[in-house]
Amino acid sequence: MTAQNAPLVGIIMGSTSDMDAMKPCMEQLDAFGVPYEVKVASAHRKPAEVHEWSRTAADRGMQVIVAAAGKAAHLGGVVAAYTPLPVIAVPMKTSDLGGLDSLLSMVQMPSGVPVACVAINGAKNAAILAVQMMGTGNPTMRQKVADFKQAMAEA
Ligand code: RP5
Repeated sequence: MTAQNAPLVGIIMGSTSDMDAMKPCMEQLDAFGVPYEVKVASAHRKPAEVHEWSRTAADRGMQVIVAAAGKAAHLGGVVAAYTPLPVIAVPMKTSDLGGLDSLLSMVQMPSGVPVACVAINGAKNAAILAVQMMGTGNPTMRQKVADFKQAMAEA
């Protein structure tokens, strides 16, 4: 891996069953030309792995984390507990409660540990928001989003 393609966005999801819903996030980051890494680990099934990945994310070069999970979706909050990086949560649509369970689990964070949250299955918006966050201190990233908005307006 060269410095140029070192991952800047860390995408973590609770299960391989979340992968299809998260594809639009990866596709949008690919479209922006922003490198990312993908990790599958559940806050409940693999808590030690989630801890280690989150604790080391900033030192590994990540700037923003996108965390997707369904049902009792604590992944974003748990990741946020271990990293100073901004965390964007993506509530996964679920078979039983339609994803409202995931959404409420993600947004109702205790004071002091914020997690940004996009719509149910809002994977594409998570990618755009991640690049917008990086763009606050990086004109190249900001331009990517400006170009994206321009293209959307002209389509
Ligand atoms: C969560 O439970 C995952 O994020 C997934 O959305 C949901 C169901 O996981 P599986 O039982 O399909 O592995 O941890």
